[in-house]
Amino acid sequence: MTKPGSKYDESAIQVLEGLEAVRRRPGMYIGSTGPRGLHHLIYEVVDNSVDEALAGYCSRIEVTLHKDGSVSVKDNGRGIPVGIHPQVGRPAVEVALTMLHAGAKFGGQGYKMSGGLHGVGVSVVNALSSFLEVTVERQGGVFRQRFEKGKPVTDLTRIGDSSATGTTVRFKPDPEIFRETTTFNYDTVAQKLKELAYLNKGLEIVISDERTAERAAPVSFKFEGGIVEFVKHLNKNTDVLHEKPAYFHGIRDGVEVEVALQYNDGYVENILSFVNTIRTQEGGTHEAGFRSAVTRVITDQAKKMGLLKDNGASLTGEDIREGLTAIIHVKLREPQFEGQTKTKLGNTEVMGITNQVVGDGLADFLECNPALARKIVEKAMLAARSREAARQARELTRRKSALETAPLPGKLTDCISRDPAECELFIVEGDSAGGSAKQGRDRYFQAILPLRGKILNVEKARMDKILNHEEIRAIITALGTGIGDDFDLSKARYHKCIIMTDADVDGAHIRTLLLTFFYRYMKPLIEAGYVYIAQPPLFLVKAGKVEKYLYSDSELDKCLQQLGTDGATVQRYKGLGEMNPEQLWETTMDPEKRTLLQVSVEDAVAANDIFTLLMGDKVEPRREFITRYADMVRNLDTIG
Ligand code: 0RA
Repeated sequence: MTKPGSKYDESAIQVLEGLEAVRRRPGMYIGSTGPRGLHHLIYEVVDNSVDEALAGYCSRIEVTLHKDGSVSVKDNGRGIPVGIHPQVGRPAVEVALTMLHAGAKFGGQGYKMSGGLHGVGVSVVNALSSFLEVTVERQGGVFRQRFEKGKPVTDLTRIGDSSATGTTVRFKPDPEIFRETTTFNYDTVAQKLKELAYLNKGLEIVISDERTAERAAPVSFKFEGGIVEFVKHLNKNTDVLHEKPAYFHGIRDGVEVEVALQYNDGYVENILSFVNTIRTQEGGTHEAGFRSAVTRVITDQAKKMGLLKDNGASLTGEDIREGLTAIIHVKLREPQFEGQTKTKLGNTEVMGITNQVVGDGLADFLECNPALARKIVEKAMLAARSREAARQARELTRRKSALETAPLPGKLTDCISRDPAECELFIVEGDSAGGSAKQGRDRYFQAILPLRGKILNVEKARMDKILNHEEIRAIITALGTGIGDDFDLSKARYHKCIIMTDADVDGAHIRTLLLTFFYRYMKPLIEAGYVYIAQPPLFLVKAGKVEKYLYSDSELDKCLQQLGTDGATVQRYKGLGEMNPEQLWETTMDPEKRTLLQVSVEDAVAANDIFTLLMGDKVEPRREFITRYADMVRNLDTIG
């Protein structure tokens, strides 16, 4: 730190050194320089405005994606102070933008929470931007300062008068740092901002995208009901056991706990947890406290109702959480994050506090809603019975011992290699396409598993039924990983699991059924990037000696324009089975020529929406969604 009273020149050198470190090793500060790190820049700046909202001074945040590739974040808070910082001798706003972690250190009396993954400070964003311009409205004036690659290129200047207050930060990510891409994805940003609006009740967050005319109109997110509305939103495509979600809130020893939960009549557990508005993917002490409280209170309830004998069958947490949708949000001053992706809360004191808030709240809630209490207990009892049936079925798919593998399914045509890293499993729709794929493949590293007809909709079935379904059993044993809680990624026999279906409505349906299964029962397989979708061509155009495979209607139009229509014949492929083995290899399976879509679940909320919608019981919302089906494909990244 700079000593009090030191001259600006000296402190400036130190300051610049600080930000040079950020430019040298950006990954240390924002995780990566890929799309994820790029988007973190926006969240970092927005977080500062959210802090101002948490302190009670800001009610609206506007995020705008500009045509020039920059983004601005505007809030109506108090404005970053513009006076001279006593220790550094420069305007406080300049200090905030040029000193690492300076943001948390000055003005300190407010409720400043330091985040986990981000929460590194706006100065980091500044360092990684080709330019950043900050505009502060405060004390009757408008003040502006501009930076390039983190360095001030103007002094803070008063440029006008204003009776309003607030801060606007506009920055453009530096392509020298973000070499892969500097283009923000609207859906990614909008989804995150919507989540933030749910987590900060009453705060209005507005997004507009000036890059495309269709999205230039601002979209506003504001939820007076906060996480209660979030839970309703997650359950919107399900049939719920109670219209009003339960809501619990409490503060103890500086830890604030907020929980909303609602049961639906399905079998899926959907619990999302957050710390200081940051998603904790790997859970942690707050989730553990929540789970144990729910298990304890529901088990007590079952005993009280005389449904659970002290010596009889017992309920597990899993039974009790069937059909449970919940949001857990805790706020605390110094969160410790652990785990592989640093998204697991480690603070031990949070476990007991969450346990108590949820335990007391849920017991009260059930006492006030006895009919619902009975429904929840009965649902859990049913789950326990089905679990017992599932246990017996599961034995069939499990490895018999550590050394012995379950027999591979008879329909599987395996590859020669035993190195999972180079092996590919093609899951193919239909026996005839399966036949072509078997003949056309490279038998060294490509295995073929043909599926007959449709697979089970796992969204509507319990574990025991799923495990008795022949096609699904074949997939599980072929992959070798087990499923659900028993899933073990390290046992995967193939690192590419490629879904190959016809390019028609039935094919799309089968693909969705398979993706639903992977998402619900083998999520780590998707998270590891092992799941792919093959892209067979839609057309073959022949003109004289020229033969060309085309993968979309627009490609066809373009090609026909170029060739002229004279003597061009167009063959439309309705199904994979229409291609002979050589054609299938050339167009869809040959790693040198094919295009695969890698399935990614960037956002658990979006994915949950899509699957409950596509596969759940409600017909009306599904019909609406089918017309917007393209959205799902937008979540898939094209790779070579
Ligand atoms: C420290 C002190 C004060 C405001 C802020 C920080 C502040 C920072 C950001 C960053 C984005 N938007 C912001 N809004 C406010 C004000 C202290 C005072 O006025 O007494």
